[in-house]
Amino acid sequence: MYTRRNFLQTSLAGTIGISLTGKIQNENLSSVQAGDYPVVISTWEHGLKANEAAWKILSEGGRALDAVEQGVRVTEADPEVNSVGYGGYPDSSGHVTLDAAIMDEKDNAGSVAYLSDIMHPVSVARMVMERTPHVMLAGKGALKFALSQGFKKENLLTAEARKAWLEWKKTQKSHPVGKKDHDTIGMVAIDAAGNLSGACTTSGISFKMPGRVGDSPIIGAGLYVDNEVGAATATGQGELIMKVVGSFLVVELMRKGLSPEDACREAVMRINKKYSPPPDLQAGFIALAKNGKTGGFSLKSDFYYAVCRGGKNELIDAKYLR
Ligand code: SD4
Repeated sequence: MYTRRNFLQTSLAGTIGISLTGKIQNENLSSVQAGDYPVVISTWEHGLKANEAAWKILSEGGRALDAVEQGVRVTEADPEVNSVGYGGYPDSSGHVTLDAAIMDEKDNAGSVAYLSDIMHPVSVARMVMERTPHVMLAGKGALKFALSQGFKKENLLTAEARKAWLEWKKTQKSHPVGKKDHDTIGMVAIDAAGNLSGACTTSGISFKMPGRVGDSPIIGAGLYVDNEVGAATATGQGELIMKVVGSFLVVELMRKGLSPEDACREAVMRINKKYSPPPDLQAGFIALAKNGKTGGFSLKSDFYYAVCRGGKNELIDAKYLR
């Protein structure tokens, strides 16, 4: 849904907006057209299904925060996705542990790390945000909090994931992040009122060391939202993404006037230049600017992201560095 009011707001921002005020620059806003938002964008092929749930909320005038939460819950509950929630591959000791974060248009943020036995960590993250004075809860404390809020303990290790783990145990080779392998869902959206939110949820790198936490629940690394500028989220090897505070970096680059795609490219280039990661490692970003423009970029090929705008939901093959 697109209202005349938000069109006027963005047009006006286009004539005034400038980096001094912390807003994205004119260049980015000048081509805003009716219908540029609401829009939702999410990582990987499973983003298509997640976008559908988010779009239902956005198209009815709902809040971006509700859209991203409901969107990624679809992936969390899908046993076929072996990188998120139920059906996610376990750590090296056979335990599924989950990381998730959520952030709204008012800089409110919540996250959980190293959470086990709960189907929807993103909703626990939202409750951390809305019902506690904290931003992040981890491990046993996060589980205790989830149970206190009415979440039920469930076994998240499916027969298929257990089989994959037993196979892995035979060789114990590390599991690179890539297509059809280990793919976090990150989602950012802007609603009809022009407000941004984002969510990110994962079971982390498969067969990781017990206790390992990735970028996804770290505000600024796996997810960042600044309602004046835009939002970004990350996928891939968390150790690379965390060290450049990747999603925050992408948003800051958009603040300086870069388009979403250029901002994602610049962050990927920073990772490549600083760490020269081995060829099998992946790191990718998607971003959404305040004017509704979207983009993504990754270190290596085979990173896809899903964009839904005006009810049209499509998968985009991201440009990549090497
Ligand atoms: C992590 N970034 O835990 C996550 C994994 C991921 O695509 O995104 N895989 O490091």
